[in-house]
Amino acid sequence: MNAPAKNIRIDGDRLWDSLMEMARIGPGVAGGNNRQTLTDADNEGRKLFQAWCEQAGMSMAVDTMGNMFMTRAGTDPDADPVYVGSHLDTQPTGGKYDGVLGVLGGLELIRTLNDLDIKTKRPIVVTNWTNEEGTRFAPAMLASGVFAGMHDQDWAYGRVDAEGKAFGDELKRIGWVGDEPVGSRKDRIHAMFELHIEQGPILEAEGKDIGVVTHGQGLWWLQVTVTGKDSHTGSTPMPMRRNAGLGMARLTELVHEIAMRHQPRAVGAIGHCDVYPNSRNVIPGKVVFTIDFRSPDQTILDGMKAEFEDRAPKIAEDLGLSLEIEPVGHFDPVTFDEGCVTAVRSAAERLGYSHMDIVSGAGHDACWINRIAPTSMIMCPCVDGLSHNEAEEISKEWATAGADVLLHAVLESAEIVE
Ligand code: HGY
Ligand code: MN
Ligand code: MN
Repeated sequence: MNAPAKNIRIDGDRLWDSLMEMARIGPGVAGGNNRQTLTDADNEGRKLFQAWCEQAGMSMAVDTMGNMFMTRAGTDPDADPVYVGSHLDTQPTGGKYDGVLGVLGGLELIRTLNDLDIKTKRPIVVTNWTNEEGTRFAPAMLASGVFAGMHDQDWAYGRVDAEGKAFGDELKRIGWVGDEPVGSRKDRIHAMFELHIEQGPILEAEGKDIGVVTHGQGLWWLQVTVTGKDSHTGSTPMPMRRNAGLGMARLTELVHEIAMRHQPRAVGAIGHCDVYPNSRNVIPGKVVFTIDFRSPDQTILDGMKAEFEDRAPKIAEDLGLSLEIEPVGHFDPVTFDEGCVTAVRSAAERLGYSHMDIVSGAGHDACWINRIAPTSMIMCPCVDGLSHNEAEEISKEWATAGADVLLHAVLESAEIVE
């Protein structure tokens, strides 16, 4: 890839203004966002993004999973495009920058090229991937996974949320079922670069502006259903109880014990939990929860899953409970493309930004796209490493540095036309 001749920079104020305007859509209750996938707020955010891109002279394509592809033409229309982007959907108590920085950082890249009338040989596509978070419809990175051929679209359409609403019905309800068959463009991606906040404490602690993402952790999501018997919390003698809530507590301890034994290269927790009937004076007869195991090491990752599956039945049996374990999300540890990683690192160096190689703790759409095209990621720090919390915060300077590096890595890949 030829290094771009110009030491150009994005307009950090304009990027910041766009981030703040998008943050007004689907506001949370504590300064962050609740713009969950396929809600009316998601629809509103999509329409704002579409309007901004069309104002920047881009054309829109939407696929059958609702993935949005906004294209700035290149001088060679037959050249495989360079992709950027991330996701606009948020956690229910999400921050303003998780995913959004990557989408609007891509838009800012286009706006900057327009301002400077810079042409590229390759088209550049800014993408909004549907349902990256996986919080309303498991698993995470659902639509980029279907795009990459990791999931079947019919299976994805059938995923249901806590109210029993199906993904396909909700995508249709908000009017974002596109006419492009999902994945029909996947063999024509020259490279993809995803800008994202780190969502962890390393870059800030090390005083670095840029994370050059070389790898990503793998993940297992195991949905566990523990079944006992609803009964009176007052009149049921302790030995007669079949307490699914106690079962979940013991299994939570097991998850923690397994992950702690593999420090520092493993994490494990339970984030989602539904207790039934969830009444103050009823012993829970059923609990459904999801385990999130992650590691950058394939052997540790699969070993944690196997150990839990091996030890959990005895814990349930000793409490008179039945147990079901259903994998509902998985991807292996990721090694990003060496050429794309180098493009990111050299862009940071050229621009004079401090940087370090880093492994992504969180999953991203780039993890799936890396399976089908050369891909890497650029990370910026976030305050106290906090994310998936409405208090998520970054600085304008960090956002600007990340978008500058994105611009230069993409220009090297898309090739400036003099
Ligand atoms: O779960 C993840 O790592 C991502 O935030 N969806
Ligand atoms: Mn994200
Ligand atoms: Mn997230």
